[in-house]
Amino acid sequence: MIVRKLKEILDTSRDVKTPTWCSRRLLLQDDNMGFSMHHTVIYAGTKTHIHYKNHLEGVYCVQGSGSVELIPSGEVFKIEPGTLYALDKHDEHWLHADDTDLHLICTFNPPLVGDEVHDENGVYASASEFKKQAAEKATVKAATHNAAAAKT
Ligand code: 9YT
Repeated sequence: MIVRKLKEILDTSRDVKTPTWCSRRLLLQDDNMGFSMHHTVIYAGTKTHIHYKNHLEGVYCVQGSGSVELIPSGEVFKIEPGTLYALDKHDEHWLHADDTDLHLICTFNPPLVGDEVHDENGVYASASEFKKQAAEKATVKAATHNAAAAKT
């Protein structure tokens, strides 16, 4: 059994921060649940472009209020505590937070792997692509480190 407390993951690699939201990743792929689960806070007064082409997401609002605006139809759904929305068709949208922070419990299928953030199109990379990108970043970091060490 896994027991994990929010306070244990704050300011760790499971606490992913962007200009418009932070996502506390309570369950990730390596927890082997088949889905990931996050406590996400969308900052007051912001809007975020989202298009999960590689994932399905279920979102349950527990605090604050906001709206989902579908692209391209412009259809708007009000989000408040007790509202669930599920992006069962990989629906592209804007997520708006009203004038207080919006607290959401989010589940992803397939699960997120780590510290994914949206690309320029609002997409999270697939798990295999994300792992490939992480390996490439690690190689560049090691090469930079080795080059710096060689100079000293
Ligand atoms: C609702 C939503 O998708 N917000 C963006 C962050 C995402 N939920 C996450 O990574 O936790």
